[in-house]
Amino acid sequence: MQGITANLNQHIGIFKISKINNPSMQRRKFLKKSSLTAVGALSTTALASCKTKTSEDENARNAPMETKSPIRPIAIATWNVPNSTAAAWKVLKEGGTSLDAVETGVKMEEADVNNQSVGKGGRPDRDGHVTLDACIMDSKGNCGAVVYLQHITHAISVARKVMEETPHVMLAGKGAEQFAFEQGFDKEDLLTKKSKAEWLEWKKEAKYAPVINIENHDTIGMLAIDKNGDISGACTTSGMAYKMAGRVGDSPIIGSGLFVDNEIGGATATGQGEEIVKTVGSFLVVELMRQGRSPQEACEEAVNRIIKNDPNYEKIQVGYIAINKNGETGGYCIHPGFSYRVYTEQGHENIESSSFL
Ligand code: SD4
Repeated sequence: MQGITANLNQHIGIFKISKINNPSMQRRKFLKKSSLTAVGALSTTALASCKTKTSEDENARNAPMETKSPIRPIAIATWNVPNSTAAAWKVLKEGGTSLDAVETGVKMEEADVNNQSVGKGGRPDRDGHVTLDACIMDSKGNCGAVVYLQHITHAISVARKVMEETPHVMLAGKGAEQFAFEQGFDKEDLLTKKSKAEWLEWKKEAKYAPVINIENHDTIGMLAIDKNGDISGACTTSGMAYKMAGRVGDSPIIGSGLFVDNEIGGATATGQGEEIVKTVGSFLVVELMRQGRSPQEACEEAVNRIIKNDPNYEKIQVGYIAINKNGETGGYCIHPGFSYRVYTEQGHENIESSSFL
């Protein structure tokens, strides 16, 4: 354990800088544009010469909230999902709510058969069934979720219906499916030819060993702040590929895959759901922000908790993204390869997340 902690201390702060994708750089670019003179005084050359990212850097970029105007509207999402963030942005730009924005945004990935971690085209469980998990949370603290939902592409919209049309927060399996049909959702076959062929290939060895950033890639978690400053979030997935029948991950669990507190901010997760659930990851990130951490620091601490608890952390991927009430963002993961999309008035960018390893 001590070894792990020492290892952890050595790793904290190591950051691979990329001039294009570096979040600190982008935020600084933004602050410069906002003519905040103290920050604007930092020369681009000086910033580009930074080799490591530390929490101090993050503190600098998230320095005194009251001196900055809030960044809004804004939409952010796990992974490089430009169609989703663009769709969410359109809703926000037209004056729509953050709730409509996140639902509209993640539906793009649910409908995209090429995304094999979400909605239609998702990889099946080991018995060949595509089962979806999703949840949604609004700025008033309302939430809805579906778990182990089959035959319906837009699990997120069913989750929203659970939130808005039932006295419950979560519906599972057949009950969720029955409810969806009653609400007018169409029955569909979600298993595409491609996902079926890959599953049949997998069955030859039937070894459950999800490939990092491949077989657990592209679960979409999205957070948005609308022009009124209200925050909402959505998270949707087909879960880990070739999971056991009945397995549910973090994504539909309020507090694990997603959490929003309109006074503080929001967080959402991707990766090995079991690890995220064990640390109630998204709730943890939001609570850390409540205690004064920047979104970046909060994501780092949540990942570090997993690393401290699990000696096998090198075999798993977990990534968090977070946003605070001011529209400042952060992201952190165990393995390199995770990125997140940010859409603001300043532009639409894919940000490579810093990582522990
Ligand atoms: C799960 N967290 O079911 C999800 C998987 C995931 O990108 O994030 N995939 O555990």
